[in-house]
Amino acid sequence: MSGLHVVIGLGVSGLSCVRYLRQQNVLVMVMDTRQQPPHLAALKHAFPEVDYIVGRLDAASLQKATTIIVSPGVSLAEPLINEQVKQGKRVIGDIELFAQYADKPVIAITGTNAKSTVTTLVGEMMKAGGFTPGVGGNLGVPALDLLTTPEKAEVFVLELSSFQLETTDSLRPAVATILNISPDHMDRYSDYAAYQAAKHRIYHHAKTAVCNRDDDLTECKTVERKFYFTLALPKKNEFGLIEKNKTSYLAFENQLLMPVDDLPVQGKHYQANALASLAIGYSFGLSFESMLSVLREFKGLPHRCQFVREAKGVKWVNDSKGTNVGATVAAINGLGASIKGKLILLAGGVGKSADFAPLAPVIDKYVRHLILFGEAKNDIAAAMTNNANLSLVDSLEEAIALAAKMAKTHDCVLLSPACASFDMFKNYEHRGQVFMELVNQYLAQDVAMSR
Ligand code: UMA
Repeated sequence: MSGLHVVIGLGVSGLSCVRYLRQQNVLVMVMDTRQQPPHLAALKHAFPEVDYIVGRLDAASLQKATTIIVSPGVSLAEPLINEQVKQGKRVIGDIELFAQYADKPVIAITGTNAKSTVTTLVGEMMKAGGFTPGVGGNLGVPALDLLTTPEKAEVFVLELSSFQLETTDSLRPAVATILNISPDHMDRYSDYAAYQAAKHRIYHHAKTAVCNRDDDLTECKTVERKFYFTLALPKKNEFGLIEKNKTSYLAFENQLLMPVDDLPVQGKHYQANALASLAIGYSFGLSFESMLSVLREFKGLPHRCQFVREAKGVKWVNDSKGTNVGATVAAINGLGASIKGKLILLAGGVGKSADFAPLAPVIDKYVRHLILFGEAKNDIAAAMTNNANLSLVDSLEEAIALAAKMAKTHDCVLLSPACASFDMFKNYEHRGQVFMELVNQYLAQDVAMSR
């Protein structure tokens, strides 16, 4: 690695790239279009020798660079970057740097939804199977940081976004999976096909592929060794569901593994996650015993259909991670089918140029009242078929108060926004946290008033 390396973006990935490159004594410079990128202070403190430019990209420095490392939040279509790509400059991302260095097997996991849950489950299964895993990527800990942990990883379990896959060529995953594909990030891609193509890069050079039998868009045509998961009856090399004596079981081919009722997280969408994780672990050589012990214990991740509390026979659920239409459709289907009452859905935020029409049929089926907030509220309302059961509000507080009024016994109030959070919150975690605090405050007040 010689010559000037320009790192674009000073978020967590950008900083991890600087750290890694400086360890190799590479000449580095950083740029970020933001005036105050989140890790500027950390850069100045830890790497005072590294030059940086904030508030813009600098054409002259990009021209001088031998390699440009682009953070996932920055589009390759950015004109100054695109010009360098056209000139044949090496333009890569943090996962490409990781791939060149990592000398242990990599499990690579993508999908529009559920990738964080499956990545976490597979990481836990690796531990139960006696391996030391390095778990990260889009999940939070940048992949390059996993290379330098004190406890050396024996296997890497990476959640990868389409943004990260776009700039990666050298990854050779031991197992690669696309869990599902539905439209997301349409503000970043020229069309849906371009988004799908970015996701499919995960299968390039993979030894084994795990595909979703129920979603043709995840099918892999280039890898020979393949396993599948499905919510239907499993066939050869497939994980699926078998009904026996009125009990539904997770199963491999015709072998019953465990009753789905033993999973601590409810809903069909979670059963699919459990089956996908089993397929990944099995294809890597983990025993059913160790994997099933994890499935019996795992209570789910925060902000993904997370139970908040129950009051007056109404459940409140935080699915702030539902940042796209596909995730919210999955949450509505998964929860709607498992409760006696109906859903009160709270949605809205930054729409990312999404088509909200796929929400309408599941809302008609399972939702008693739809409460919309944020930038995209009018766009979502316009995509609905039934406007009688819909309210527009200006804040999450208002949405919660209205939901409490609308809900009947056995109903469930679900925050699953189908949108990004940046119009009103720092990120989806912040939105979920605020929601849970407001719900707890509101319900405590409500109980006090009714005494
Ligand atoms: N940004 C600028 N100008 C810049 C650089 C960034 O405006 O010069 C903006 C981006 O448009 C974006 C934000 O800053 O809105 C953060 O971008 P970043 O590339 O600096 O992000 P990092 O802090 O490095 O975090 C990234 C992932 N973020 C994105 O892909 C947007 C994190 O995934 C990931 O956990 C982290 O790397 C470690 O690998 C988050 C995410 O939202 C959770 N991912 C998307 C998703 O899951 O849908 C893809």
